[in-house]
Amino acid sequence: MSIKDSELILNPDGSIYHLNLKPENIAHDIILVGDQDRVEKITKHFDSIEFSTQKREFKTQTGFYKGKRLTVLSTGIGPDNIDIVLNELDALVNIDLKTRKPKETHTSLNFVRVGTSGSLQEDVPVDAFVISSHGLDLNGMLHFYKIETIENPDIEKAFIEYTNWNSNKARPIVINNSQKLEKIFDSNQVHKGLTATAGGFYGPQGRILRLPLQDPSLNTKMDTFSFQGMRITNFEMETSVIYGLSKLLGHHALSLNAIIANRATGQFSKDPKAVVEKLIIYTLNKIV
Ligand code: R1P
Repeated sequence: MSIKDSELILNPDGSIYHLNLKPENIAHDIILVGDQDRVEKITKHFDSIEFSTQKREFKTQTGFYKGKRLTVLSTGIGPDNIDIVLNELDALVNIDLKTRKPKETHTSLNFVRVGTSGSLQEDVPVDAFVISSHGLDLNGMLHFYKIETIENPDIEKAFIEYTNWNSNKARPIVINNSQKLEKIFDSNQVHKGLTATAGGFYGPQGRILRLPLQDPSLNTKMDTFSFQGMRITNFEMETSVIYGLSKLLGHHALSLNAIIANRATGQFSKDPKAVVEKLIIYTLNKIV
């Protein structure tokens, strides 16, 4: 059965609906960033750029870095955008857009997020890098999919009990990274831990401006949570859903974040641009 026009939406030129991309426009190694201005901060290091496009917050450039074909794509902010980006990138390689049928041979992509994030631990300081061993999903988007195969029930149960998680909120899910990619990007220059992914920047990450929170002590409980030596290092808005959808769709994913704020000490990086540039160089050196 072919997928209906209303479900797999293509633009008049045959490109996929939100990303404006055709299969030939993307490499198999894809760097995901949040901010669309970060795309060129990465591709300025490329030897050549063969393709560029942008629709809304989704800016894409594909080119070569030291002979390796790479795509850099901005996701904008938040888990809802990741649903669009990962499903559409997967469709470009695993669905025949002409027949509208899944291909018989599966293609696996490599996704590396180069993001920014706030640390939850005093000893993971501003200007540090974090590799996410797991995504701790606090936003709920993944619950719309069948996720039994990608969950970590032991850590999830421990976290729910430790934080006395309110059941009006989506049940937290813990998803592993790609060990294949972790081996490539790991080093003694990076911290490692669980990355909590929220569906908002203020209340969902425990920030109070004028609105009271359902659980004002949640961040403190997250700081002190540990499971078999693992702890929650940082908070941002994309990692758990990149990990979750990648696993469900059969791709590899790893999230690297530059720490620009420390929520435990209240500090903010004096030069966030510099630490992001350092993480970009680190990532490009490892990817080739
Ligand atoms: C919030 O300011 C945004 O910054 C972080 C969060 O995850 C969220 O997307 O990441 P990026 O800098 O990669 O967008």
